[in-house]
Amino acid sequence: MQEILHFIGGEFKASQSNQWIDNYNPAEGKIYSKIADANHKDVELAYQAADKAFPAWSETPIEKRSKILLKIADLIDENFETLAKAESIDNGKPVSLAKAVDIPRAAANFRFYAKAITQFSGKAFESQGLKTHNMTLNQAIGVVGCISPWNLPLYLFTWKIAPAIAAGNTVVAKPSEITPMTAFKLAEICVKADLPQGVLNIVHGRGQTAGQAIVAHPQIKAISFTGGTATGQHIAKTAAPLFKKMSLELGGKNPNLIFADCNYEKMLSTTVKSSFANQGQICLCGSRIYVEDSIYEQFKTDFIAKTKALKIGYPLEASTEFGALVSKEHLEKVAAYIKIAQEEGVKVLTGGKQIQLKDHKEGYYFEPTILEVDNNNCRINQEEIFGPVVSLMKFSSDEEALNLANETTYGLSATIWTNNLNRSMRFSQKIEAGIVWVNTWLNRDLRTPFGGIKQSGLGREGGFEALEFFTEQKNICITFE
Ligand code: TXE
Repeated sequence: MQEILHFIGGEFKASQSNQWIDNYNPAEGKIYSKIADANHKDVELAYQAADKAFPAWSETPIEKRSKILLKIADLIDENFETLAKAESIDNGKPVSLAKAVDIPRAAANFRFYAKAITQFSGKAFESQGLKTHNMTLNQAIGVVGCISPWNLPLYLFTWKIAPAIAAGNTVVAKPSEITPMTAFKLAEICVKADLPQGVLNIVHGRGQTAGQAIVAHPQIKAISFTGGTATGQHIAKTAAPLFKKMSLELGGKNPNLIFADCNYEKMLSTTVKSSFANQGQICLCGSRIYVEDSIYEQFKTDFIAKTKALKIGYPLEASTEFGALVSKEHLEKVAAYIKIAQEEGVKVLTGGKQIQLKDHKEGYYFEPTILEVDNNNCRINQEEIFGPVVSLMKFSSDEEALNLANETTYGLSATIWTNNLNRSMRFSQKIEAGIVWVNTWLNRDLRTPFGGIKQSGLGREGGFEALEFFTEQKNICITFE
């Protein structure tokens, strides 16, 4: 049975407790590897390795750091097939999606920060007439913690690690215990890229133990987290009294507003993706779909037809468009929401049931599901389901559409389909979200600030924002004769 080991101080090792967690292949519902289950003692070892590596790494010339990040990106590309297959087996997503999105983006994350760090600099403030000069330094923080979720495992894991090490920090990172495989393979790549020992340390294990130990560690000075809102709240309670910097990318319940004047075919094909890509397990999915009443019935018919045409299958088959949910527990959570919908009198237009694939009866498969709601305050429209479940609701005016969109405790992203320039700008200004897409979805420029408001978290990742998060600014004021 393959062992997923911690990566501490450049070495692979089991937990000191010799405890393990079963790792399941969701497409088959079977255990296929085992994960070293870290506790606070392993986290302490990882911290010590990171602390030891920090002085040399933070003083490594930026060009050298940049070169090592580029080497990691090249090795991710060289291991593209292996990584894509590993991600698909571990998460249940179609291997075609891992090839199109997850793995290329992991390489892009390292490439982006290899370049961004060479352009990131401090500021200077000249004082005319006074013999004084002010400037700032962007100094590495020290040992930082990066904790990531199971939905886009390598993509989100590297999205934190790349800027953190580019900025000169050393890292104690923990991937989700549900999808640890590609993080383990990234460690092997970092060894090949000659990343100095202790710069990146990866501990595997449960959130409540290993994750909590990272967040509570008094010398780990910043926490970058992506995951559930409830977990984010818990992390904030632990980290705030320790005055740690926090970046929290949390849940979403994102509106998808469709106006009659949109480019209908482009909207329809993109809306199938924004509803069901990665089996709906993306915090940016547009799970609340609001449609202008004049096209509502046509859209409903066409959207149901396209959803039914999705090829549900074994994730490793190249033709599969829709795979397995990530775990048995998550499948049960999604199925429970269908029951809630029925209790709330919400109509199931298509889907709503678990699927058994002929050759993989134990796998965690669930039908892409479209619900029809008439009350925006139902649980279906207010709670993040994080699975292949979207709701439809009609609106008859711009004002009603905006109110429906903002009637949520979340504020991560929003999508607007309209060819009316004035409306697109009016809505972009008024929608309560960190990211607004107009006539597109999941269209990402890594220079842009990424993050949400309200219960979707705090802080911004991406661009120079991530480098600012992973550094401390120091102001220096010099007078001269
Ligand atoms: O997140 P969790 P999961 C949302 C979505 C999903 C929910 C749970 O609602 O249903 O989060 O997903 C670690 N201290 N999103 O289970 O539980 C945990 O081990 C420290 C949105 O992935 O929050 C894992 O590594 N760490 C999100 C990571 O936190 C803790 C994408 C995420 O786990 C911890 C994914 C603790 N007390 C899920 N408890 C997005 N915004 O992209 C858990 N962890």
